[in-house]
Amino acid sequence: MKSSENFEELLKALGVNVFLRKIAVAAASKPSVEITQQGESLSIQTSTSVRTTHVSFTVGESFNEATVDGRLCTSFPKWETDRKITCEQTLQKGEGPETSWTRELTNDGQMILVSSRRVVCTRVYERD
Ligand code: R12
Repeated sequence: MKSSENFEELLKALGVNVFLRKIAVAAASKPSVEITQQGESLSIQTSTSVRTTHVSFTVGESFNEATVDGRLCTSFPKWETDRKITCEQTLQKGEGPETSWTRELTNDGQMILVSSRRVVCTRVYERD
């Protein structure tokens, strides 16, 4: 990861307490992300020292995942352009701020992850 903006602000907007926020921000500053794609199917594994998540999905089909604060949600990924996927998330239980993410490959080989609703968190990745 090359840069990250507003990650702590996003967690705060989701109601994560200051103790967990500090741990999450420290861990999420050195993530390792492995993405594989076969046609419309993607697999994304995001590893940190305190949490590792793995999602597999097909663009255009809903799948289960967790929001960044760990609540189960149903996600619907779609192509916004041929280099950008937008994914709306709907909580499976309870109420909370709406969340979504986009992942975009730029022409110079970076990947931009944006997590948002009220707060927009932008994280830029480069290939290892
Ligand atoms: C917990 C809460 C949180 C976390 C834990 C317990 C930590 C979350 C982390 C998220 C990292 C996200 C990344 C995203 C990306 C690395 C470390 C462990 C927030 O109860 O760049 O794709 C609330």
